[in-house]
Amino acid sequence: MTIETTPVTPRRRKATVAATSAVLAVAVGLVGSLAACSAFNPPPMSTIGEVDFASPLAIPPLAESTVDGSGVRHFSLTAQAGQSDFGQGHATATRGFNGAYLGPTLVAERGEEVAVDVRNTLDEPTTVHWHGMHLPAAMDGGPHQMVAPGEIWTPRWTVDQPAATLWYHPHPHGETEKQVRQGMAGMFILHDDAERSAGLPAEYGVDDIPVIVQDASFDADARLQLTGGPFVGVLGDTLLVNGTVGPYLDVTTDVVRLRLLNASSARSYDFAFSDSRDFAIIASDGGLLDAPVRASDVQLSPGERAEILVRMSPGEDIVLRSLEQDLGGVVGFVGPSGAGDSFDVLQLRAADVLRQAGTIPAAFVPIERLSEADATAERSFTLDGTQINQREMDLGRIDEVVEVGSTEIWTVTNNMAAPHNFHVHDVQFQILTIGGSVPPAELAGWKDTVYLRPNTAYRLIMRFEDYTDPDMPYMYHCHLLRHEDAGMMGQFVVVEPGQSPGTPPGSSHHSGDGAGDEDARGGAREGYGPRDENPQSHEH
Ligand SMILES: [Cu+2]
Repeated sequence: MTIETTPVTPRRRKATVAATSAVLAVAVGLVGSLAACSAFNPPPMSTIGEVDFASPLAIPPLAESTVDGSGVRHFSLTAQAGQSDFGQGHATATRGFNGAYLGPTLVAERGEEVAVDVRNTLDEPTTVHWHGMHLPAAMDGGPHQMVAPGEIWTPRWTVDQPAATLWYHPHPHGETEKQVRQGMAGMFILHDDAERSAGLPAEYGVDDIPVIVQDASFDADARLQLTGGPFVGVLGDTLLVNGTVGPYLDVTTDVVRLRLLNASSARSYDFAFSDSRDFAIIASDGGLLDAPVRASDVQLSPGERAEILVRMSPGEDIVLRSLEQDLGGVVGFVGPSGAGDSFDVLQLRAADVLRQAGTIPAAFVPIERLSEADATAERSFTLDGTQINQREMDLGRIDEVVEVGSTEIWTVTNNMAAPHNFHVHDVQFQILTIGGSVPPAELAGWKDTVYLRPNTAYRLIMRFEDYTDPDMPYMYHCHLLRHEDAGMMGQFVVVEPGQSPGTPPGSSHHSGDGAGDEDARGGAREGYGPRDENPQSHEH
C-alpha cells in the first residue's frame, strides 16, 4: 500500500517532580541496580493535538481467493521484504505479506474449508500463526511450523467458530517481536449467518473498517526500531494505522464499524474519541457480545481486538485517540509501561450527507455460557519475569495435557508489578472472574487474549472440543512479544481420554534456526512442516 505521510514529532510532557521522586524511591528501594538504567521512565509522551491528519487511511486489500471443485477456498500469502515511506525523509525497510507492509485481509465464512499457501521469500525462517482461530495444532502456525526461506507451507482447516475479527502474524520462537514490528501482520475476518442477520455495517473499507494500530520508532535513517527498549519491549512514539502515519478516514455513513486490532508488540491502548462521545462495543476477540455495550473508551493490550460502532453527524470531524490509562498497579521499576502516554490515532471526517448504515441492534444471539459445573480440570499459571510457572519455554517439553471434550478452568495471575497478558491458542475462552469479580460486559464474551492486571487472578473457562494430536502442541503465552520471545510461553497438547502425550517435533527448531530443519513428519502430513517446493514453480 502507498503510504505518504507527514512526520509527527511526539511531545514529551514533563512528569511532576513528585511522581518522578516516588517512582525513583520505589525503584531504588526494590532494585537499586536496575535504577541505574539511564532510560529510566522518561516522562509520558503525547501526540494529542499534534498530528496533522494529512494521509488517507490505507485499507489493506481483500485477499484474493479461489474456490476449487471441492469447495475449498484457497488463499496465497507471500512473506516478502520491501520499502515503505513513513514520511521520515528516507524509505524504511519493512516486511509484509503480498506487499511491503502488513498483509491483505483474509475473509472466510463459517463452515468453509480454507487453505493458505504461505510462501517465504525472506532471507530467514518465519511462520504464520492464525491468531484466534480454532484449528488443528499442526495448522496453527506456531513455532513448530517453521517455513524456511524459499519454502511453502499449506495449512488447511475448516472454519468452525462464530464471526469474528481475527488476525495473522509470525510466531517463530525468539523472532516474533522483530518480524511483527517490521510489518508482518494482517487481519482475518470471519462471517456467519448470525452476524449477517444483525444488519451491521458490512461494506469493507466503506462502513466496516479495519483499524490495525501499531507504534513505531524510527532512527535518523528512517530505520524501524525492532528490539531494545524497556522491559515490556519497544514502545514506539509514532502511531501507524494500517501502516499510515497521520491517517484520516472519509466517513459516508451515519454509523461506522471499526475493527480495532492492537498489533503492537508491547503497548496497550485505551481508545476513546476527542469529544468523549459514547460508542457501542459489539465484539471482543472471538466474536459478537450478547449485546452492544455502551462505552466511552475501550482498552486493548497487544493482540486483543474489539469491534465498535460509532455514530457520526453530517459534516463533523472527530479523532480516535488513545488516552492515559490504568494498567493496574504497574510500578515503574522495570522502565516505562506506556500507561501515561496518549496519542491521536485516526481522524474520522463525516461527509455533509451521510447514508444510513442501519441501526445499532439492541442485542445479538446470546453467547452460550460455559459452566463451572462442567469443568473437569483446573490449572493455574503464574507469570513472573519472563517465565510462566517458573519455567521458560522449551519447544521439546509439553507442559500441559488436555483431554478432548473437556471443559477446563485456568487461573492466570500476573505476579509482577509490570504489564503482561495471556493468550491461548486453539480455543476462545470466557472470563469467569477478575480478582473475584465478574468481568465488565465488554470482557464477558469470547476472548483469546486478556490483559493481566498485576496481582489479580483471572479465572478463564474454556472447552477443548476436537483436534487431538499427542505430539503437536498448541501454545499459551504472554502476548507482549518481547516476553514471548524470551520464553514466556508454554505448550499443551489435546489428547484422547487416557492417551499419553507424545514428543513435540521440534526442540531443534529453537530460536529461529529452523532453516533447513526438517522434522521427521515434515513431508509426511500436509501442514506439519515446510513442504520442499520451489517457490518459482508457483509463479504461473
Ligand atoms: Cu509479558
